[in-house]
Amino acid sequence: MRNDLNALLEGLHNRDARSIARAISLVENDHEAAEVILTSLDQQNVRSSQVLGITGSPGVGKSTLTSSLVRHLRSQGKRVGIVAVDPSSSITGGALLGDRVRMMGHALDSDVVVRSMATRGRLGGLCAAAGAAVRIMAASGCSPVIIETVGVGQSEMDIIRLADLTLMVLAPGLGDEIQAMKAGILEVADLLVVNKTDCVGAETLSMDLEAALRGRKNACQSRVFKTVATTGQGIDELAIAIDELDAICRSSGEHDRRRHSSLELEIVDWAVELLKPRLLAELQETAYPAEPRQTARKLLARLCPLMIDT
Ligand SMILES: Nc1nc2c(ncn2[C@@H]2O[C@H](COP(=O)(O)OP(=O)(O)OP(=O)(O)O)[C@@H](O)[C@H]2O)c(=O)[nH]1
Ligand SMILES: [Mg+2]
Repeated sequence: MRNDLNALLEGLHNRDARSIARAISLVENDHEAAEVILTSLDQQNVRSSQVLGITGSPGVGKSTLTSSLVRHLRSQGKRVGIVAVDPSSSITGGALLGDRVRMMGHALDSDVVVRSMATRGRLGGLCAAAGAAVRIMAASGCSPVIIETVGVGQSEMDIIRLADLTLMVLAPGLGDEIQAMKAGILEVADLLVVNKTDCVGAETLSMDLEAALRGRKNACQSRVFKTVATTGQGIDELAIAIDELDAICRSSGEHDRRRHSSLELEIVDWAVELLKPRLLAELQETAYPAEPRQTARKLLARLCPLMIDT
């Protein structure tokens, strides 16, 4: 195992794609080597990398936009990481992100690192796993690392907090734009993108959004970016705005604040993950009163004596 681990760390250091994939799997499965892997990452790269969130309703074109953006970034020689959270939406028939990236000709490109993670069918800890994947990619020189997630549930919204900057993608004809605004989803968006501007209704949607954005401080945050992800139209402009806003956030201290709060989120997520098996084991061994809240409190008091007063 020791030799395996050394080979893996060496592979990570050399940006070997298989080592990166394996490291992410080990961390995701909370393997005993997880901590050694994570603490041996190049922290300088982790700190300097740019982490982008791309979110929006199913089918608006997030994966297509990501692919387009990746093509643009590759033309600038940037190494890119992609963490796709639940990309297989059966509702819209959106293709798996991996497929799309492959279609766009990035499959054999060792400077495009892709990882998919499912939201469903796992026992929480998604933030922790996604955050670790982002850092492993960033440490291997990926910047940006793009997190694509369907912006509907709370866990997906938590994922977006792992990002330094978030793009909210909307598209005409999906009917939920107004709800999105009402739900305050606009607040998580740093940049608003109306995709599918080749389709009917894009102009009206853009105007509605521009009205909603009036009064925002930064020029790029009060603009609506219009794209046709399938052709790449508008992508250059969007990429420039992303870098501009990134620079603004880094110099204002906002970047550091966000990193700090996303680390907090991950720490809590890890703590809960690590506690879970202990709690379950403890529950099996002892008969507790049936009231769940009271039982939970007693369990915690047993496991964590410092919490005796809770
Ligand atoms: N006309 C048009 N179609 C687009 C555009 N961008 C994406 N599409 C199409 O919209 C469909 C959904 O695109 P995806 O990129 O899979 O959308 P998504 O938001 O990633 O979907 P989920 O991952 O399922 O949430 C596909 O058929 C795309 O080809 C665009 O700018 N114009
Ligand atoms: Mg997708």
